[in-house]
Amino acid sequence: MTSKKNSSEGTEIREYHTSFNGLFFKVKKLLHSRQSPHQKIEVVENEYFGKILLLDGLVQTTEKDEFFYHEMLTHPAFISHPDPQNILIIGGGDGGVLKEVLRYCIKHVWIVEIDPEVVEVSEKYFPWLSPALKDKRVELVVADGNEFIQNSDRKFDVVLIDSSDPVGPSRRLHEEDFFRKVKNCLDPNGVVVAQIGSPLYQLDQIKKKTAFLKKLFKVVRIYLGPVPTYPGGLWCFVYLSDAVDPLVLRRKPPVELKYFNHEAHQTAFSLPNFLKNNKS
Ligand code: AG3
Repeated sequence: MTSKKNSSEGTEIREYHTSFNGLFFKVKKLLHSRQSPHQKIEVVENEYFGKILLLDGLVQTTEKDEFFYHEMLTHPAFISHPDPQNILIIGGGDGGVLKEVLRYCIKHVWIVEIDPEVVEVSEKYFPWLSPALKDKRVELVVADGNEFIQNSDRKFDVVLIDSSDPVGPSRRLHEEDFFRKVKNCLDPNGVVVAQIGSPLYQLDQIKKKTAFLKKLFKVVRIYLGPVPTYPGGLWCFVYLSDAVDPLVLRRKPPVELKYFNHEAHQTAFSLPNFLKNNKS
């Protein structure tokens, strides 16, 4: 998944997952393509998936399948936390996670995005972002998530880490040091959920990450969700806490969701052998 090999070639945009394979989308229209100070931001229109957002050539979200990822990153924490009120989203400038968080009766949500151009572009092309930003409970902070968390003296109930791959601006958001800082800002009953990559292409990184996370948190539970347009089509998330058990359900998820429900939640935490402890 090196961004170097990714390119938009005329009427197709390709994301290489290894040097030998990947995923392509026919470009109906190139809507946006610009190198921001942080990364290359592209939005293309595809006949089937609708608008697609790519950062440094890596697919982040598409109109058609965004709900798989955004629902699975958000709702497991919200149906299991005893009282989620103060919420922090790190990354996620496209607003997909924010839209899910705002379905709950929360007090305040901070969204910390390093690249203001991702927010601007998403406001223009992804219709869910603008109304979310107008919500009185939302505070957008343009900052490096790693620095924000280092300097914050708040305690959050739920922290959702909607990073990109561990290259470019998101690299630090995958490191032990960052998770230690996140823990310092977590309420004792708090829950952290992070996306941690493809169980096929990034298994080594997932294993290394869970090993250091186990030193930091009492509860470290990987769970899975399908994301059709991400490498391998299946994605790993990690649920972290010192006090909350993800399988003790404390509230019903919103009924209007397209993917997530209690059964999907239980299933997500049932892991295949190769992801269970001590299996390689
Ligand atoms: N954040 C996770 C994107 C990971 C995709 N990786 C890839 N295509 N190689 C997505 C942000 C959406 N809110």
